[in-house]
Amino acid sequence: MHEIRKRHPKGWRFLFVPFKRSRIMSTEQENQVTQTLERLHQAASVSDVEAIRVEALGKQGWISQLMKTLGKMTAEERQTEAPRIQGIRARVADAIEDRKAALEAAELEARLATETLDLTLPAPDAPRGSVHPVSQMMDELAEIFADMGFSVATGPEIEDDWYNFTALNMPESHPARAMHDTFYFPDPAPKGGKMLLRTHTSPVQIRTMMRDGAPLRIIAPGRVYRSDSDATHTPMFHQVEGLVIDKGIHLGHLKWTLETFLKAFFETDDIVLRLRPSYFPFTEPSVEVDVGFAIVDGKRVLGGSGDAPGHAWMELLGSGMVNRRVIEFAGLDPDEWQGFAWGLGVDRLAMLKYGMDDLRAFFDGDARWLQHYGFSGLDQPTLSGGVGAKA
Ligand code: 2NM
Repeated sequence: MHEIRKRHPKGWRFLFVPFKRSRIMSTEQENQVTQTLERLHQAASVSDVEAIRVEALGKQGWISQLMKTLGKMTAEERQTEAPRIQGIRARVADAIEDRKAALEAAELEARLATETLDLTLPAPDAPRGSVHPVSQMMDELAEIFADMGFSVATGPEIEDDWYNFTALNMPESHPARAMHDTFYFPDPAPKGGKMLLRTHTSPVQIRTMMRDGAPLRIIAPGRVYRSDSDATHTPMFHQVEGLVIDKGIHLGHLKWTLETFLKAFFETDDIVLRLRPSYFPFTEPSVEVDVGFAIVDGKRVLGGSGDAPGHAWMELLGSGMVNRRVIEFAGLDPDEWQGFAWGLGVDRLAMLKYGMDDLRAFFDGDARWLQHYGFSGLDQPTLSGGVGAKA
């Protein structure tokens, strides 16, 4: 007769207890692993595999539950159980990964086998995007002024009232502040004063003078904001302002610069300007610039004096000699440096040049409007090719 159970030095209990609790359970778990691997093998799609993964490794999955039992075990039990359960988890997780990768590869293969690419087909329709008339206009303006030696300066659209008003000779009680319909922020500026959305791009000129000093030849294109809205006013619109600072600058420089610019812009030398006295707090003297035109077949044709028969004047932009107080605010000596500046509305100019009548349509984002009035991204304005792009 054989002794079936060898006597263990620590007694029978030691052999039986682990056998009952762990061996029986682990057999059950082994069956579950085998079953899972079998189901994975049968899985026909990536989504089948995903369902099996959730059942096993998901938050409520049986392996996840099994992992949780480790927390309630004694240290001794855990020493044998932890590696065993981790092993189960690793085997199942690896099998899931492998099966998923195999099925994905098979699905890709199947798709590639059915897909064909006919290279003899004609190219798709031309790209749908278009360059907005305002962007096109800004590019044209930058191109013309770059040719005249100007560089492009930019600055923040959120300003404080010192840069937007005070430095431009509009002290706190100045009526022009109220005239600008300013959007103010509720919280005060870090250095005191008010935060606001800039009402013109002039603060860029102030910042550039303070940073770069003189001499200076810059344009400042960008978005500006005023609380105003109708067919010819939108709360956001676009300006290009310009500034020249140098020694001995006078009104003749201003007139020549704007005349040269307008000839390039309208692509004609037949331009007659009228400088009309005006007022801006930041310039002294200030002049409004009008251009003469005739109406031929219901269309405006530039050229000739606006005072000639059948002619009229059209207001184009505001300008003037920079007020010496502004030059001082910007940290320069007005006895040494003088300058002129101007401001023009880009949106208005685009409406004029491209024959559009409602400013609000500019900012509706209507795809049909953009398709109709937009420009090709390949049609860059250049002086040699003609800045006026073809719509
Ligand atoms: C205008 C009209 C006249 C202008 C002045 C300045 C600065 F900062 F240099 F003083 N920038 N822009 C200016 C002058 C703007 O807009 C109608």
